[in-house]
Formats: sequence, C-alpha cells, structure tokens
Amino acid sequence: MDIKSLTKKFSSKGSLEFRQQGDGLILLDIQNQYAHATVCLQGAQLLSWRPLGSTPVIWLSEQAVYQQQKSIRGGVPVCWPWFGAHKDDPNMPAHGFARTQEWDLAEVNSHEDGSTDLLLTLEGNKDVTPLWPYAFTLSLQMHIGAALEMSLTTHNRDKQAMVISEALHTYFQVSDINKVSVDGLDQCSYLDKVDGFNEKIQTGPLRIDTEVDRIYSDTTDVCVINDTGLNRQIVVSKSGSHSTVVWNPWAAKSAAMSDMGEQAYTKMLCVESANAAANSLQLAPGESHSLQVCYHVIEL
Ligand code: TA6
Repeated sequence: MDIKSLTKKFSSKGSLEFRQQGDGLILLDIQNQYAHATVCLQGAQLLSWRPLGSTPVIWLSEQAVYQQQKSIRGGVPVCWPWFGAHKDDPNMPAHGFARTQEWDLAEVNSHEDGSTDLLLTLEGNKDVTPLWPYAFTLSLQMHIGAALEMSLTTHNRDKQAMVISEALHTYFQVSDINKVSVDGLDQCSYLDKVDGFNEKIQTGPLRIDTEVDRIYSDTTDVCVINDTGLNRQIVVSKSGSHSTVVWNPWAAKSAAMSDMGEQAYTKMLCVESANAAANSLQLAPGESHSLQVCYHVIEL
C-alpha cells in the first residue's frame, strides 16, 4: 500500500501519522497516552519507543541510512529466517531477508486504555522469496503502551518442514556503556564470536569493556540492563526464545561502520531475544511458533 492509501485507512491526526524518509521508506509515528514510537514498514522495524517522561529506551543511530533493501542501524531489526551468517552460503544476506523487505501493515488498533496495537505481516513462497523457497507467513504484533510488547510468529504453510533461526535484534539506548551491567546471564554458556565461536561460561553480571558478540544458549531468563548513568533498569522478558544475544561492537568496529560512527558504541547495547545456533527451530508443515518479548523501564 502506498502512503496515501495507508493515511486514508489508518491515520489519525496527532496520534497516528505516516511520513516518508530517505529513499521513500514509509514510517508511522505513534503518539498515545503512554509513549511515542516510530515504526518503519520496511522490515517491520520499530525505530523508537519512548515512554512519556523517560529518556528513549531504543537506540537509533544518528547516522542511520534510510534506503530500500537496507536494514536501518538501530531500533529492532527482525532477523529471520536465519540469524547471523547463512549456515551454508556466505553470499546470502546476514540475518536473513525479513529486515529488508516491505511488510504489510494489516491492522492498527487504538485501545480505550490509550495503548496502541499494530500487526505487520510478510508472506512468501518460492516465487516471492527465492532466498527462502517455502510457503510461510511471518507476523509481528506490537503493543505500544507503558511497556513495549512484540510477538514474532512464524507459520509454516509449506508441505515440508523448515528450520529457522531468528532474533529481535534490539538496540537499547544507554547513558554510557561504562555505566552499564546486565543481570540474568550468570552461569549461562555462550558462543563467543569474538573468539572463534569458542564456548564459554558467564560468571556474574556482564560488564562491557571491549567488543562483545555472544550467543547465550538455552536461556529463557529475564535480563536486566542496569544503567547507573540514567538511574534506570530496562527489564527484558521473553517467551518462546531460548537464546539471548549480546552485542556491542566497541570503538574500532563502531568507527568502521559508516551508519554508526566513532562514539556510537558508548550509547548502545544490543540484548537480543533469539533462537539461534543449537536453539534453531524446526517447524513441521502447518506449525506455528511465536517469539515474544516485553520491555519495561524501572526508574530508580
Ligand atoms: O547480533 C550480533 C551481530 O550478529 C554481530 O555479529 C554484528 O555484526 C551485528 O549483529 C550487526 O549485524 P549487521 O548485519 O546489522 O551489521
């Protein structure tokens, strides 16, 4: 649907407004009595969520590029149907293709309690998505309120089983990476991408003082991002997710990314709810699976 039809169908002045950014990407700004949020229809990528009275919770790069077929640096990219590099073919796009496709905005519901729900969908089959020659429906539900809830559902409409890996690759905004620790991963084993994917065990809270790129396996626990600079905690709860990925590129890699910038790594931390590596999922024909997250902020 083009921006004119979307505006006619869903917009409401002051609370739901569409605009275009960069290379024609369509963004929806939502303002309700709990929060401001922005969602890009390409990739069904939430770009911001700021509960009223709070500092933004989701980080978006100041150098983000808004281009067709390119994932935006920040927000919540949807990694699907594979997480990271493709397992057999290094020429396939990193983190799959869902994050660079145009999704359909199927529903917008403004509730009486003042919160807003969105439903975005992406359908494919061997003709539409040759990189993934299965018939599927992927949907992302968002609930924008005092908490942010997202549910990513994969429905296998094919006659054969499919194996997927996936993540909601959320970039959280922090005051200063040196003032941050993450609870909830103690004693979890992880694959350390910075050290050749060696398997290691986390001990105690995670502090970040170098490049960190880890897939924590077999964990369904809540993570808490403690930010002493902002005197707040971000609580990351999830279900249907057995991996947690933590990423901060640190100085050199941050500087090397043209859509990130030299100091950007000090202001962000990815804590991603995923099913990756050994926690990849097999879906039988007709089967569905949902990965759900809920983020809320505790001001201290
Ligand atoms: O989730 C961590 C990670 O897979 C890192 O290895 C990293 O490079 C990052 O995601 C960002 O990937 P992107 O393809 O968006 O540049």
